[in-house]
Amino acid sequence: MKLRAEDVLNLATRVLSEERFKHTLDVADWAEKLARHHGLDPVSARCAGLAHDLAKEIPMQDQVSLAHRWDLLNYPEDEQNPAVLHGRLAAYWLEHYFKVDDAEVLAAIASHTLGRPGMSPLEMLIYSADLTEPSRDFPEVDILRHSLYDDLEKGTLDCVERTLIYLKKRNNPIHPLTQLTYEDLQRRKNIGTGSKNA
Ligand code: DGI
Ligand code: FE
Ligand code: FE
Repeated sequence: MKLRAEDVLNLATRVLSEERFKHTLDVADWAEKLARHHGLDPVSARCAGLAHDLAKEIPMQDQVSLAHRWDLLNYPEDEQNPAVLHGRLAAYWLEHYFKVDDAEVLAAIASHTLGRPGMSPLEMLIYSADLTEPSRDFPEVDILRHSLYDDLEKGTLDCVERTLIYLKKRNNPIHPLTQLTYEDLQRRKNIGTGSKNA
């Protein structure tokens, strides 16, 4: 079954706090706008935006238990920092309990926190829209929004780079997928330029 925006919205109103629900709507609106601009499917972007944080407010210990039960722990770092699990949990939940089979949308939900090497345009869009939705107000956010508008892949690279800088500044461990995503996007940017990093 394809995810319908109306159904996800309904689910989101029931499982999310008011604040998280507002963030969800902001991500959905911004993702839809970026999708139209870049010629991607606006309905998929809206649905993925609406669904991306559905599991965010499950108590952390329960997130870890569910991730064990559903075999979603891929790295030791996942359990060391379970705040990175909620995308995968939401995607699994929608696939197995709501019979959603829209692989592109499920992947975008699953990878929205850490990214992954080889992200599709929709995955890049949700990863980046989450970081740059209209309520985010860190100093470089406007530069990132413009960069995303200009070029989705370069804009996403800039978003991952900003996340790396932010994590390092706070002495937070870098998840291996964040690092791999960064390296993959850099390699993609360099293809055709003759750079040794391509
Ligand atoms: O769910 P949101 O708050 O809207 O945003 P998100 O899904 O990007 O989750 C943000 C959380 O993920 C935040 O607690 C920082 C964390 N995070 C993302 N990448 C990494 C990371 N934390 C660590 N330690 N390392 C990462 O690479
Ligand atoms: Fe999230
Ligand atoms: Fe989010």
